[in-house]
Amino acid sequence: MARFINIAGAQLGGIARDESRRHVVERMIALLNDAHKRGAEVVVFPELALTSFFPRWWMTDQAEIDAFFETEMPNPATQPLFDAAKRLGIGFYLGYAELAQEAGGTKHYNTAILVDKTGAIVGKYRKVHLPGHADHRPHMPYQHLEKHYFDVGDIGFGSWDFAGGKFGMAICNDRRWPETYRVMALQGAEVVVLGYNTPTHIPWEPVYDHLSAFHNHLVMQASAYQNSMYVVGVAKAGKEEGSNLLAGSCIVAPSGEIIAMASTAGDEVFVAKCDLDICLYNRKAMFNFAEHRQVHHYKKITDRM
Ligand code: ING
Repeated sequence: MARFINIAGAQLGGIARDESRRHVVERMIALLNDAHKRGAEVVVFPELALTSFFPRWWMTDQAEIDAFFETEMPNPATQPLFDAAKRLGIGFYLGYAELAQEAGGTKHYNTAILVDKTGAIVGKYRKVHLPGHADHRPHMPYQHLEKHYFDVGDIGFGSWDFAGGKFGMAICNDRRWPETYRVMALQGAEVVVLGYNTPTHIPWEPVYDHLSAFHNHLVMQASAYQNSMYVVGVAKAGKEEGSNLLAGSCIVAPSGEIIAMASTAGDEVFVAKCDLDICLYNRKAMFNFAEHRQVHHYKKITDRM
């Protein structure tokens, strides 16, 4: 019997630096309610969805930096979101900045979680590909300091039984690297969900500005097709503290076709009915990994350049 899942993207418009988490969560709950009305069973929120994209600012005061991080999840600010999702019977992906006390000391991660419809956190991912720069660039109108604020994720790419399928997670820049999807596809992932904050203008590297929307869809469409999986990419979009963030949130089918997309740069829900068995078909045909891949020729792919 076909395994259908109604998946929604919940794109967020800009979040002001002084916007409270409480207000952002209220916006997210409004999107959850809208998604529920449209029959959604899973909702995907953006990367770092609870605050403004703070890696655009150079900060050195650790207390100021840590104010953008969550020390526990759920917490008083996000509990209403978990409660609303549970009440509606919806699972969700949430991106946030995680402050973790671990054996090696205090760690700062760009994190995403999968929360099932009972409100249980069933999966966690910490961003592997940290883009931008670590050095202070005061002459730039805004910066991209993920290498300054975050540790490289230590969990790797996983796949979880979730909402009747196998889900993998990624975050923003991860979507540009083919290894991201293949590692999850090799673990059986049928749906990769990810959030992103992508400036449409890169002050220190403007050469591809005019192609930012094209590249955004290119990487997700190609990877969905090449790995026989659905890819759901959801933006924090629009004008945000002097930066313009790319919208274009979408759901891509294993054929590589975009089957649902946001049409604004603000808070917006879009939904697609996803037939997970299409993934299995492609993996028995064109992309039968066991039959067609010649892994003895791929060894160099894990070498450092
Ligand atoms: N955003 C961007 C992305 O990969 C980025 C990273 C930074 C792109 C600088 C271009 C230039 O879509 C995040 N958050 O990874």
